[in-house]
Amino acid sequence: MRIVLLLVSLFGITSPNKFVSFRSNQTYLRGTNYIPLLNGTRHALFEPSLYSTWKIEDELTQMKIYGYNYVRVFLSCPYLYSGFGLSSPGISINYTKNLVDFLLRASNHQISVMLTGDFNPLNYQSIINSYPLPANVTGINLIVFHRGQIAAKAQFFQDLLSQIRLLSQIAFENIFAIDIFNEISISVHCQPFSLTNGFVSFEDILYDMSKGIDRQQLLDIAGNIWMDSIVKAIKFISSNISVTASLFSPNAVGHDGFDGVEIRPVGADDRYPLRSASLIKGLADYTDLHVYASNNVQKELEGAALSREKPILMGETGAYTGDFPNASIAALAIKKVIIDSFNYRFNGWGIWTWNSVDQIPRFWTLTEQNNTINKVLSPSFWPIG
Ligand SMILES: *[C@@H]1O[C@H](CO)[C@@H](O)[C@H](O)[C@H]1NC(C)=O
Ligand SMILES: *[C@@H]1O[C@H](CO)[C@@H](O)[C@H](O)[C@H]1NC(C)=O
Ligand SMILES: *[C@@H]1O[C@H](CO)[C@@H](O)[C@H](O)[C@H]1NC(C)=O
Ligand SMILES: *[C@@H]1O[C@H](CO)[C@@H](O)[C@H](O)[C@H]1NC(C)=O
Ligand SMILES: *[C@@H]1O[C@H](CO)[C@@H](O)[C@H](O)[C@H]1NC(C)=O
Ligand SMILES: *[C@@H]1O[C@H](CO)[C@@H](O)[C@H](O)[C@H]1NC(C)=O
Ligand SMILES: CC(=O)N[C@H]1CO[C@H](CO)[C@@H](O)[C@@H]1O
Repeated sequence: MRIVLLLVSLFGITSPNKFVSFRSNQTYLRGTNYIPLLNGTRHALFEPSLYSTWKIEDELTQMKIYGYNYVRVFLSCPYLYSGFGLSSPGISINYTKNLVDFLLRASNHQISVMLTGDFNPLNYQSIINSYPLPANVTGINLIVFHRGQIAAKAQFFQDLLSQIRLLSQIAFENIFAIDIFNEISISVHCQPFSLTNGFVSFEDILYDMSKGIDRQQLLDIAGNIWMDSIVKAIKFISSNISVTASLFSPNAVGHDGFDGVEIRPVGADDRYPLRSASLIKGLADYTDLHVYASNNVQKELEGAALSREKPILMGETGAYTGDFPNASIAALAIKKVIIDSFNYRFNGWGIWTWNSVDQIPRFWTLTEQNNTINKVLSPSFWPIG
C-alpha cells in the first residue's frame, strides 16, 4: 500500500488519462461488473478485512486482455453500512485507501471505473435526522422523498470524492461515472403510492392520488429533486464525472410501461422505477437501463420509454443460470439482448458478472468454463462499431 501511495505522489501531477467518457462518443463503453461478494449475497470489494484476498491485479489484467474499457464496482460493504466505525459523518481511510488502490490499478490497465452506490452509511444518520420527515411517505420511499436522505447522500459523495482526490489525483480522475443508487425504484405498496385516493402535498403542490397522471408527476418531481441535488453535489467536486442512477424497465416488474405508478396485487413485485426520460430532462448525464436475457427483452426496451437526448448505457445485462442450461447458450442469449438494443442506440454494455460464481441467485459469469462467455461477448472477440 505504501508503495502505491508513493507512486501517486510522484506521478500525481502528470496529465490525466481518460480511457472512456460519455462525452467523447469515440468508442462504445464495454464493461464488466466486478462484484466480489460475502456469503454470495453482500457486496464486499472494498471491505477492509477482505480487500487483500481478491485477486484484483489478475482480474484487471484479464479484463484488459479481453478488451474491456471500463469496470463497474459497488461501494457497498458491511463496513460502509455500519458507518466505518465512525460516530459522525465522514469516511474511514481504511475504506478509501482500498478504493484508491483499485482505481490506480484499473488506471494502470487503462480501464475506467464506474462507482455504484445504494444505502447511506449509518454514520450519516445525523444528517438524515436533521430534516423533518415528509408527510405521506413511508418505508423505502423515504430514500427518494426525504430531504435528509438526499442531503446525506450528497454529503457522502462529497466526502468520499474529496478524500480520494486528496490521496491521489490519478485515482480520482479514473472515476468516469457514478451510479448514485443501483436500480433506484419506489415501492407502490408504501405511501404516497399506496394511497389511491385523497390528496398528497409535496413541495407545496397537491397531487390527486386517484389520478395516474398526478401519481407519475409526483414521482417525476421527487425523482428530479433527488437526482439533481446529488448531481450538483458531485459536480461541485468534479464536473468531469458523469452521474445517473441505474434503472430497470417498468416492464421488468409487472407494469406495462409507465402506467401511473399503479399498485400491484399483494405478493407481486412492488417496485416501480424512476422514469429515465424525466431524469435526463434534469441533470442526470445519461441513462443506465439494466436488461437481462429473457423472452421479455423487447417489451422491457420499449416500455422503458428511453429518450435519446443523452447517452444510453446498459450497465447490466446477463443470464440467470436457472433459465439457460450452459454458458454457451447464455452467451448467445446475452448477445441477442445487446443486438436488440442497437435499435435504441445504446452507447455501451456492461456484463453481469465478471467472476462471481458464488452469487445467490447465480448468473453465468464471463470467466467460468475457461472464459466461455468472454470468448463470445468480450470486445476482443466481438468488437462493436
Ligand atoms: C455468512 O454466513 C455464515 C454462515 O452461514 C454466517 O455465520 C455469517 O454470519 C454470514 N456473514 C454475513 C456477513 O452475513
Ligand atoms: C482502521 O483500521 C485500524 C487497523 O486495522 C483500526 O485499528 C481502526 O480502528 C480502523 N479505523 C476505523 C475508523 O475503523
Ligand atoms: C397526508 O398527510 C396529512 C398529514 O398527516 C393528512 O392530513 C392527509 O390525510 C394525508 N393524505 C392522505 C391522502 O392520506
Ligand atoms: C477534468 O478533466 C480535465 C481534462 O482531462 C482535467 O484537466 C481536470 O483536472 C479535471 N478536473 C478534475 C476536477 O479532476
Ligand atoms: C450447451 O448446450 C447445447 C444444447 O444442449 C449443446 O449443444 C452445447 O454443446 C452445450 N455447450 C457446452 C459448452 O456444454
Ligand atoms: C482454455 O482456452 C484456451 C484459449 O482459448 C485454450 O488454449 C485452452 O486449451 C483452454 N483450456 C481448457 C482446459 O480447455
Ligand atoms: C460509440 C458511440 O456511441 N457512437 C455514437 C456517436 O454518435 C452517433 C450519432 O449520434 C451515433 O450514431 C453513434 O452510435
